Amino acid sequence: IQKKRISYEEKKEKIYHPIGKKLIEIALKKKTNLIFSADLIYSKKILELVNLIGDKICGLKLHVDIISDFSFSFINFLKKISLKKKFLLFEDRKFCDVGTTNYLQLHHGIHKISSWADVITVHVLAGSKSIENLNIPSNIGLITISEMSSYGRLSDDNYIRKALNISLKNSKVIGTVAQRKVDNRLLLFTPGIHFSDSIKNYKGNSYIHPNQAFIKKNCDFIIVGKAIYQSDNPKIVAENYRKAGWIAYENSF
Ligand code: 5IU
Repeated sequence: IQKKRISYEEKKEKIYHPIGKKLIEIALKKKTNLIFSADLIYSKKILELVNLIGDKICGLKLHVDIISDFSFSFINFLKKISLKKKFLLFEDRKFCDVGTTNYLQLHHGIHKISSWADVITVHVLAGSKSIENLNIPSNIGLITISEMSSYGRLSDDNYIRKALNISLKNSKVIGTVAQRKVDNRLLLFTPGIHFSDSIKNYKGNSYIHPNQAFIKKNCDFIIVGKAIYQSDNPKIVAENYRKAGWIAYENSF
């Protein structure tokens, strides 16, 4: 396994999936590796924030099932903004069932995730086959969850090694969430990001500074939620995370 830090340009050559390539292109063009996690329950609030900080992010991560007033007009607005401001839509659904159920949850129900998401998250707890026959269009990439950021997570080294292997062997997978360096053929996404030391452990989630994510773990993309949406000035704070993430990337070689 090759774990030496490589640049976004080099990584783009190693990632064959078009969505993985696209995400890297956006990052390079907008000089941002920041993905905003909009864990908010009203669509208006999400749209307001996205209008405010869309220029600073390469991805918007949603939990679509927490949005109380979910509608396809919301999705259409979001899609339009994402095309205009150039960022990808991530649905953090964390599919975790057997393949046939994952399939139904991906394509059906009220959210019809496969009709709008660019990237979706999946667990591989149910084994490699559970993410193999989902009939995912070529314009959707998968992110596997190999190792979460939470305290007391149950994944041990053996589980993580197997999850990473499944990720490498599945051509729909663009990357993974893990708290360690991973193979350079995968993009590494890091949630649990905060500037403040005093929030290291918050309600069972653990947080690190962007510097640690890039320099110690060779992360490619940081995912930031409450640090931005709970702040008094999301625009300035988002810019601070964008800048910190970008500088941390540049300093990680
Ligand atoms: N998230 C984590 N840790 C993980 C995974 C996902 O925090 O290991 I996989 C999600 C949860 C939340 C977002 O939607 O990332 C982080 O938001 P905050 O920055 O507000 O903690």
